[in-house]
Amino acid sequence: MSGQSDFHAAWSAPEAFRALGSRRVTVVGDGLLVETVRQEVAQATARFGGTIVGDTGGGAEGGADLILALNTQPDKPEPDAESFTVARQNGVTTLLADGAAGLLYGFFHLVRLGESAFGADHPAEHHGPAMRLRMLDHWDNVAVHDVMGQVERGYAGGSIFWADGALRSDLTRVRAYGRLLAAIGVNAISVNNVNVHAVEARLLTDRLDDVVALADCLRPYGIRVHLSVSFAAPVVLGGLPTADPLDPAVRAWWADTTQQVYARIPDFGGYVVKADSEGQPGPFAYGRSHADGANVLADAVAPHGGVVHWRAFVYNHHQDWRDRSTDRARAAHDHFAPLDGQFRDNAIVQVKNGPIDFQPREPVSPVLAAMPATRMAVEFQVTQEYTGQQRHICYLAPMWREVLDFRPWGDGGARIAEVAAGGGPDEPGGGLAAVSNVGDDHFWTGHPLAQANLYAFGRLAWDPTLDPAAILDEWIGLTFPRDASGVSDLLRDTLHSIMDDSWRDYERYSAPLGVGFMVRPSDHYGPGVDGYEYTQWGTYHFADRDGIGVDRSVATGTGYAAQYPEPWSQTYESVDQCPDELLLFFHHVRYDHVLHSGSTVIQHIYDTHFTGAEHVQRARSLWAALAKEDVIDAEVHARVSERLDEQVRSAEEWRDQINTYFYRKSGIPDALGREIYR
Ligand code: GCV
Repeated sequence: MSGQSDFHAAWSAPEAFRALGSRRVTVVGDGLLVETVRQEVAQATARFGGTIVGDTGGGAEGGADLILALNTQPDKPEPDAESFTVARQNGVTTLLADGAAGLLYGFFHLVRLGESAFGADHPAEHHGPAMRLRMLDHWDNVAVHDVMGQVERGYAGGSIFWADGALRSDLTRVRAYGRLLAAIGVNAISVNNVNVHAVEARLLTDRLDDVVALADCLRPYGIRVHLSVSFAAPVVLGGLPTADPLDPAVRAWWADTTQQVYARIPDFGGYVVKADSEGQPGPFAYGRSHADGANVLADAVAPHGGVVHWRAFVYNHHQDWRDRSTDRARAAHDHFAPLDGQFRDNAIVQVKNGPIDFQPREPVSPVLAAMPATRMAVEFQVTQEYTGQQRHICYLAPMWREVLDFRPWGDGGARIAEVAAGGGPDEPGGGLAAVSNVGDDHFWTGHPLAQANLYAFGRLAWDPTLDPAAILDEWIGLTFPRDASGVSDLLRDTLHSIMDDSWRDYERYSAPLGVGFMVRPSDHYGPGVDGYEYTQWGTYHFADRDGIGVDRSVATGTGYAAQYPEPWSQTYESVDQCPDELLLFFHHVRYDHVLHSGSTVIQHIYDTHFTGAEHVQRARSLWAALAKEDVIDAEVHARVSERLDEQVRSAEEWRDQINTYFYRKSGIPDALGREIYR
């Protein structure tokens, strides 16, 4: 079912455009993005019997019941260019935008509202994005890589951009992707892997035509293209003897090369860099700091309005498991916090949401609270590397909301969402970035329900206060209407039942209490309790016969807890105050340690693993029951059923391996006498 022209409509199901498409619509304005809106309106009205009633001067007299109009102030600053107002008066709905992007986002806002956009009169409501940068990072390789395949940590087939070592000849699907992203407000894409291999490095120079083509394709949807570049590019592409960021020839090389990129792509977004991380080159080789490294690239893109996303994912991946003092969780803060204030205004430090690596449960990275004078972006992982690899249902919006809502300085202090949003138009933050989960699979995401994660990421980047269940509801409404009557209540209820709490279920049946990383090495799918225990990667749980967990306290452990401001440094330092769900991330405790919940650690492990697996079994039954009802397309039903079979199998395997492992270690039986294999 894969192929360029054969793909699922995702949250742009034709039926979702019915309310708007049955109106008399006037579109006012000119320019590329306004043309996109005009085409959308033409398509929707042609399908649902509405009409376009003239480009200007329509209004009520012209008989329009929907006016989409670009204000005549094209030079407004960028944040305003993305916002819009919607009013309804005398039976006419009016969308006014200061910039063309705002008109586009406003159009999709009205699509989301459906019939309710045409209900009672109301005064103008203003809508604008909380985050200026709302970005997706693709870990796509142009050529299939011998270890990681084409899309690193991709679970939905090949790249939608690249095939057979080159840009795809048919970019229909890229355009469709741009449209889907515009509908959720994403405005930036990086089109290649942060692990930059030889072929991909050349996208910056002699393969730039490919990037030009992608930028042309995505521009009508308000999306700027960014590139992941190798810090060693001046050497590997430019033939210089060094990539030292303070070397004048290196600076000149970056400036010239960047100039050539902008000559072809005037709205090019900028660079994404993974440096000194997991084998990627970086400034350490020259005794320079990461601020030195980021700034040379930032200076190169600055004259053209570009930014650099410089990743903080820097740690020692050649650790000795015998060494209890080195703590991977500390690394980003140790490297980056001292550099606060040294990065250019257009250099963004991009920080994974947790200190380790996208585990189902981690504390929020303390780096996000340690650099008030730096633009910070939060990086989420939409692709489900550690959360079931799009074979499991794991709706991640509740986790992201917890991260965005976290107040590192305690009650009354700013939330992480505010750190990412920045301090207003003059001091923008770095926004949100996320690793995309799409590929050339028919459903885009392998698991059709994984589409909801991509949808939710965009919506939260636009408005981080949205409720995850409400976002899911929107997604259901835009994805599964089959006719004028919309989505069936049964389908809606079933999807909520199996998705709303699916992240917590994943957490229940995988590694317990925040300890993380009990996955099979390399591919990271399924249980491997000791898989990483004696490796170089710094991801240990230290289970012994008495207890488990990593002591990250200041008093007796690695001192990581002190990287947080008050009150969290004290909360995490204390075994008694540490929240249950993170206890084993911060402390090594006995199996009979009593949690705040009243349960012991060992009993909690047994209980959550039985419950988590049961919930997945229940989800499968609920989904199977839909087969008798005509509420969803057969192909979606079949694909989800197949994935649920695997999820049940895998969740049971998780349950049994984890329970048996801890029973064998501790010798403590389940208080409820359930079956635990010896
Ligand atoms: C792109 C983890 C993943 C890697 C990924 C890396 C990163 O280690 O397993 O595949 O590399 O994170 O975020 O750079």
